[in-house]
Amino acid sequence: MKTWDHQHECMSRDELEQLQLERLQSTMNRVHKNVTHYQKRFNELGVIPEDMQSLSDLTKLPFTTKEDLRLNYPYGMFAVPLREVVRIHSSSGTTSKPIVVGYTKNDIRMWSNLAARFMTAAGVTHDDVVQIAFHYGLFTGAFGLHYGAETIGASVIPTSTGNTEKQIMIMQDYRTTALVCTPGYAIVLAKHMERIGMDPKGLSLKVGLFGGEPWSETMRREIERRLCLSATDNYGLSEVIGPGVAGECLCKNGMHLCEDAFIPEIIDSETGVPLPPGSVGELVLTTLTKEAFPMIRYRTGDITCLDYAKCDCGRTLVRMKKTMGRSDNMLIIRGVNIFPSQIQEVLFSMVQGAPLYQMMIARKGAMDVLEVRIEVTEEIFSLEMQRQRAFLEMLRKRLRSVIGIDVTVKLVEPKSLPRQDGKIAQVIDSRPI
Ligand code: DLL
Repeated sequence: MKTWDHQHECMSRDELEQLQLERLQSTMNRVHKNVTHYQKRFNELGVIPEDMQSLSDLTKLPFTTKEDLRLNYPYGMFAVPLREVVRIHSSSGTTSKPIVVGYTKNDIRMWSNLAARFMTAAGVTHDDVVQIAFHYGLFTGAFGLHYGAETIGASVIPTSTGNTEKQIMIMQDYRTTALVCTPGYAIVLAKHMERIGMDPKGLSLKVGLFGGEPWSETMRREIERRLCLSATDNYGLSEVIGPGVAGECLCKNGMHLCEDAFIPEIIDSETGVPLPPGSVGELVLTTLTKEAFPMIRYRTGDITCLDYAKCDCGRTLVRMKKTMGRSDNMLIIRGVNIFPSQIQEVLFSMVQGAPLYQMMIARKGAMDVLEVRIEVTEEIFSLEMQRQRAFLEMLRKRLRSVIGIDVTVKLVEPKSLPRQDGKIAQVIDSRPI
């Protein structure tokens, strides 16, 4: 096994917890001294930094939410003066102002090392040629992996997003060995290669690092088969640092979460109560090393679970399972909790070529109804009428057995689902509240 930071990736639990406690105490001091929001919240609850005597004292602290960040827009949550900040990123806000995050020089160094860590775990070395097809801008994805790859000593090609033909030309001519993008874009690239009759076996691709959005195991298999590379998942969020919070090793059985830099908790998203190890719930993260933008018990909204079992790779850091949805987009249909990812998993396993789809939820009388609209793919289109009907019926039954409620499945014309900025909203919920 090749590690980037053997000491921190392979610590014993005792050593790790001691380090976490020391770092938590210093983070508490920092935010108590420098961030009015935290000062106020700690005062309201009557906690002082000295109360952090053991890791279990963390639960005495208040959660931080997206709403808190919005209320403190733009710089209210910064724990250092702007002159110490060397970089600002922000995450796209769909409904209101974006969230603004800052990094000191040390933060950038630490972030680069965290990215280098999961990239090394995924198989990237200084011999690689890494093509970064994430958008360079306020989004943390591109810069996070860019700095990670440079820290490893790999050669970085910052292609950014778009222009699929040019991406493929560069991939071929510059002999890209590692591809960085969203899993969705990996499929777009694969489809385009197929369309132009290019065999990916002729490329030099070896490793794919995909993240920034949820994807399934079926999608992994699809990408690996179509692009002839080893595909790994990595997770992060702007509020906490960007990519580099967690990433898969070559065992591909959960993402090692960098516990020396972040303390993870799993809580019941309804009650806020911390759940025992192994439970499924909302991931909450506390940063331990960040200077400019420390976060105390940040509610990520991501539903997952943590696996403390030993990993075959030898790393001792806990593994975070693929996210199962967000606490805020978990759908409750006829009383049943449904994650859009469950539906995606079925569609991707039964319809070849990553179909484009939308879930429509409406209320008819007192009854919630769910319809899944799928843009017809070439594969479905080429079936005769009767087989097409039988296929839809099979899909409907499979969805029913996975999510536990009846679903209507409907085929629609290619490109007919409404798009915004090129994206199709996964869920349209028109039920009255
Ligand atoms: O997406 C950071 C990132 C970029 C991570 C590139 C990995 C690679 P945000 O734009 O702030 O930051 O979005 C964060 O995206 O709370 C999750 O809901 C989702 N997300 C990110 N990575 C994954 C993943 C970046 N691997 C939000 N699987 C997070 C599932 C993911 N969801």
